[in-house]
Order: sequence, then C-alpha cells, then structure tokens
Amino acid sequence: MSTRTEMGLLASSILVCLIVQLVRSQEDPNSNKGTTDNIKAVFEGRCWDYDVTKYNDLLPRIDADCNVLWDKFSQAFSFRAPCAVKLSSYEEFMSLAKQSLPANKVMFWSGIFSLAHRYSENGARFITLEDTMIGYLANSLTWCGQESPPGINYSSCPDWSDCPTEASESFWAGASATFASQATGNVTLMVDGSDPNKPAYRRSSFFGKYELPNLAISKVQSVNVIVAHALDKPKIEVCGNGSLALLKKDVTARGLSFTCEDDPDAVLHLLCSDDPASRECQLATAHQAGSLPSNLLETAGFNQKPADMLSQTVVY
Ligand code: NFD
Repeated sequence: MSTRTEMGLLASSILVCLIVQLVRSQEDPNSNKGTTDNIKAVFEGRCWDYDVTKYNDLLPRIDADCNVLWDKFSQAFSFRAPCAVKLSSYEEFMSLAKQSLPANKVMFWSGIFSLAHRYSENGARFITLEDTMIGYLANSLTWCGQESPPGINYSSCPDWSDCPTEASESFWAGASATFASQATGNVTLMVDGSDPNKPAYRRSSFFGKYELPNLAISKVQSVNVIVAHALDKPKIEVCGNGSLALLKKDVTARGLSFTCEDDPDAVLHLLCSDDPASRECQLATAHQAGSLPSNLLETAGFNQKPADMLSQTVVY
C-alpha cells in the first residue's frame, strides 16, 4: 500500500472516530445507557472506601468482604437476559450488606432526591437508603446483563418500563424493602408538593410499594411527612389534601401514627440559602425584620403569603 493511500485511510478513520464522538456527546445521557463503564472497579472502590472512611460513627460496618459483595451482586444479573432478574436474585447480596439502623433516623423520599439529601446531610440529620452500604454501592450506577459473554451489557440496558423485572429496578425494590424493614422508632418521609405532573404520594412509587408496606409495626411508631414546595411555585398539594390525605389513610391503616408538616423552617432555610433572591425568601426576610407593610401580609397573588411562611406542624 502506498504512503499516500495509508495517509488517506488514517485520515478517514480519524474522521469516523470524530463523528462517532460527536454523535455520542449529543445523545441524551439517560437514553438507554449501557452498564456503567468499569462497574466492578467503581463498585469495589466504593465498598472499600465506605468500609474505611464513611459513616463510621453512624452505621455499623459489615462483615462481608468487598470482592464477595461484588460477586453476589453481579451474579444476580450477569449472564441473564436483562428483563429476567427477579427481586429474589439479590437476596443473598442484601442479607450480606444490610446494616442495623439507628432509631428515629430513617428518612424516605419520593419524587425529591436532591432536597431530601441536602436535608438529611449524609446521615448527620437523617439516614437515607443511599447512606447505607446497599444504596451507597449502587446509587447512580446503571447495569444490566446479557446471556452471551461477557455477561454484562455495556452498550444498552432496557428502560424500566420495557420489562416487568428489570435488573436495577428489582435491585432497588429489594433495597427499599430491606431498608424499610430495618427502620425503628419514628420515620420521616419527604415528598414534593409542587410537581404538576406527579402526586406527592403514589401507591405505585417505591415508597408506596416497598417501603411503607415493609415498616415493622412492632418497631415503628409514626411516619412524619415533610411536604416541600419549590420557591415561587404554586403549592399543588399540602398536608391534608389530595394524595396526602390518601397517604394518611394508608399509614394509619398500617396501625402507625401520622404527622405532616408543610415546609418546615429548616427545609425553607435550605431552599433560601440556595436561592436568596427568590420572592418568597425576600418577603420572609423582610417580614422577620418587621419591615414589611402589614397590608402586604395578606396580599393575594403570591403563591405563598409571607404569613404562611411561618410554618406549623399539622397533626391530622
Ligand atoms: P421516585 P420512589 N426508569 O423519586 N429508592 O418513592 C428509571 F430508569 O419516583 C431509591 O419511587 O420515588 N428510573 C432509589 C426510575 C431508587 C424510574 C428507587 C423509571 N421508570 C428507590 N422510576 C435510588 N437511590 O436510585 C423511578 N426511577 C428511579 C428508594 C429514579 O432514579 C429510596 O429509599 C428515581 O430517582 C426512597 O425512599 C428513583 O427511582 C424511595 O425508594 C426514585 O423514584 C424513592 O422511590
């Protein structure tokens, strides 16, 4: 082959690579992603790190070795069709990795990942599933298997809606059930009261399907709900109405007490620290400083009137 032809071939391969990269960079990152690259190394690295540096004063260490945990986790889905992973496939992994949880610290969340985790503050205020070894290892990873070698599909995993028992959905179902069954005392749930597309509480959510039904009534006393509302957005659902009334019914039907609070001060302060310029935060500051004309306190037209921002616990 002449040097000229070789140069031409090299140039066209570089061009093809550049086009592939460009197309990939423009893909929706959530559209049928394959298994996370280097998942074994990521999983085992997280596991060793957790064991040594994470939640040392808050949660017990587990006995199982990180290599064993990876083996049990990966055996649940590898060399299997991605839609054929039952919840029971992860049972051995769950029983090796589960930890006992301190009383009154468990927090569930539904439809509101980011605020719930800012509020729970890595276990300092509350402990979420993602603070436990089981949730920490898998959070934000994608994975699924295939029947042919290497047994793991790195190019495409089905959407949860594409199959009834998808590999990671079964995992999170088992993880949620395990987490809830370990809770004791008073538990907390944070939900979003401002989502126009989704009720704050859904029986079909992981919370509704796997967490609430698995709370042990002999060990749990009450479910304390926090309804958070986005700043300057309409409050679509508040304690006592819509799906929150249904939630109260489902919780009390399980024999548990129920409390509900809209935007507790601590949550509102967190929101305001990220967005101090929002109208609601400015009004609250002015109200607290006594510099708000009293007629404005009852002015309609605000999503949240300044007086409403002094939140109260409502026990229904
Ligand atoms: P959510 P929830 N396709 O916000 N948990 O009550 C894909 F790909 O509606 C933790 O159902 O609240 N992902 C995690 C989906 C996952 C789909 C599941 C879908 N169709 C459950 N639907 C976690 N850490 O990833 C839902 N998801 C995913 C436990 C999506 O990542 C926690 O202890 C969304 O962020 C918590 O108390 C997440 O599922 C409760 O269950 C949760 O959906 C939250 O489940």
